[in-house]
Amino acid sequence: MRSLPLIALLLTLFSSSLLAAIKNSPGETLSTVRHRGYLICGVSQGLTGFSTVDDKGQWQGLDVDFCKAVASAIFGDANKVSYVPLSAKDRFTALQSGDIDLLSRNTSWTLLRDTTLGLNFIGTIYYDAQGLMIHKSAGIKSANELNGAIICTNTGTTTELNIADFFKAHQLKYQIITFEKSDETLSAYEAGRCDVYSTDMSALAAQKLKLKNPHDHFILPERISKEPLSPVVRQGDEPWANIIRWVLFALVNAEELGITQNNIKLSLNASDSNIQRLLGKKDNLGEKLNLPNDWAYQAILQVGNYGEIFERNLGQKSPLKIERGLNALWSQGGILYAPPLR
Ligand SMILES: N[C@@H](CCC(=O)N[C@@H](CS)C(=O)NCC(=O)O)C(=O)O
Repeated sequence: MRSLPLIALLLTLFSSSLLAAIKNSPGETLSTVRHRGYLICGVSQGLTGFSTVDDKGQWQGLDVDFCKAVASAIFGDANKVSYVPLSAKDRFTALQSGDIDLLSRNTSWTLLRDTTLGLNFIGTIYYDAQGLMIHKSAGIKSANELNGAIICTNTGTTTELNIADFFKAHQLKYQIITFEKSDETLSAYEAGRCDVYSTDMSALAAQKLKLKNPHDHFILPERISKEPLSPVVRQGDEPWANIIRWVLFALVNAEELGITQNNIKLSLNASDSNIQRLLGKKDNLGEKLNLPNDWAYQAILQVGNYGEIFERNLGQKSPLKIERGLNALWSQGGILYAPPLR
């Protein structure tokens, strides 16, 4: 009986040292990335606005900028990234096998993907929805008129599954043709092999611009699914997941606090506590992520806040001209809401 308090004491000591070990562990992925000297990011094989290679051979897009923000937070250098282009079909295997550290590739967060692949979804970086594009000459105005349609899309995507649900629910017949590359899907659609090109709305906007005569095509009004696009990491490395998640939240919070690439240096003198915490001037939050305290400062300085990243790649400063819509801050009519840095 007398030994019980001793056991309790030992247990307390053991669990608190375990907790301390967990708190201070940098996580296997961060150590690997640091040791290697750069981040390996899986991106799409080419999707305007998300990840493409420009004529100077440089990767660009929202997904690419997110990789750069993570590299800036870790190394203070946005260029310390190696990009691996991945098809929708191969993206999860590349992450599971350790070929990439982070999947930043227009990937929809679903329960099955989150629970059965040994992977973790970080948080929504872009709220998307599935749409349907048709040849205007078909004279169709609504998805309800698509009985018997041939639909082109990509292999290994949620798109395929949503089509099946939508056509079943509306008791419409259809045929589906799938491809590994979006440009193959586009060519097949343009050549008239299919009546409909279906994918995420952001991707439809991008692909429509590549058609010879974009005005001859029409995106139907229906949105047949929710596609919350999220960065993905391997399960089992919580410190790494925390880094990726808080880089995303830092970019969104920076926009909310009005911190931009241009004013960030001046903001170092701000008296607002939220800004001081974000920029590493108060509370040493970087330490808790096993990062330098200027982790978020570097990400914003080198890549911009969420709004700047959006406008540059998808919004008014890009050829796509996509409205912020759901992807505006919660305080500006959208649903972007990042937990506080404190
Ligand atoms: N968000 C959907 C669709 C993702 C997807 O792969 N879309 C295609 C259609 S545009 C794509 O990104 N293709 C780019 C590529 O070929 O790598 C998902 O997670 O399944």
